[in-house]
Amino acid sequence: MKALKKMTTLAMGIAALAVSAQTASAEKWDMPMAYAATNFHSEMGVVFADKVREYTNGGIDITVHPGGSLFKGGEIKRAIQTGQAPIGERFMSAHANEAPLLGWDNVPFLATTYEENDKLWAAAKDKVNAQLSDLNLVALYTCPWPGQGFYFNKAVASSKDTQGVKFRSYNSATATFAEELGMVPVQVEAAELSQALATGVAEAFISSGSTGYDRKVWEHLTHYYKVNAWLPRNYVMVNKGVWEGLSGDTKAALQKAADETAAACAAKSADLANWYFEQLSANGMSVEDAGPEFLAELQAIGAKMTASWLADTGADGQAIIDAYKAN
Ligand code: PCA
Repeated sequence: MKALKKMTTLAMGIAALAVSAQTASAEKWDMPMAYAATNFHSEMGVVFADKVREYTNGGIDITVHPGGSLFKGGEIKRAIQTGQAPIGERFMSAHANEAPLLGWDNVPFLATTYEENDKLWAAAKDKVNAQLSDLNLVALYTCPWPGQGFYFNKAVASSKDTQGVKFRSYNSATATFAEELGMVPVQVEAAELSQALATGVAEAFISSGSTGYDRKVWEHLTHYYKVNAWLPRNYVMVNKGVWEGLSGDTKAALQKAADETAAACAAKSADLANWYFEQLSANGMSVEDAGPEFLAELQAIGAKMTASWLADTGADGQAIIDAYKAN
């Protein structure tokens, strides 16, 4: 009995030692994210961090910093590239000005449902990952926003109503869209959107119901027009050097956490898409499909933008579209 007790105590001591050894060697990773803490992307970042802690047996301990609190949205990629933070999340097509291929998910009217967006990602993934590798980054997972549409402070039936409107863009594709509609684009992070609308820096924007809801834009705007022109993605990236320094087991644990989070995040996005519209309506906004005249104009602009994306990305861009259409 006594011997048994001794052995149990010994076993407990060894277990405690093992735990403290793990804690001592736990790597602490700060993970900057650009969007609100309550946004599903950020909530999924926390789910990912929990899974990583579990699958690495506490070896990697990620702290999520949402809302651009550690690095602003526009600074996150550089922070990861230069190793100021080992991991972080950003809106992928925000980098399309520097690497046009990363605008694969902004080709207007190409993939307008979650299913199509998944197919497009499958077609684009290898080329996108090669591009990210050139930028010293490794993508762990990507997650789509709901479809994109237009927010205005008045009814809009066509580009006659959009001339001179100050338009918040989130990347080069949306700035082009705005210019084609006679609007004046200004790039503003989602975290600063409410302020931009309140101060009149912007009076319209393109986004999903998600960002309109997060930023309570009904305080300033009245109309949302569903267009579903594309479903852009956020991605969680790791510094390439940090990634290459990990053991095979740790990489596998991170990838397992990432794959599971990617599936959960896409499902959450799809679940919430209509709920966001309901919230916009409940808060007094008109939420409708874009009218036929406006939509026809958007499609014509979309065709021009597709041509210009193909011109910028050359054979790689064409290969993505071909592979997507072949499936
Ligand atoms: N919300 C983000 C990007 C796409 C979206 O739906 C934003 O407006 O910044």
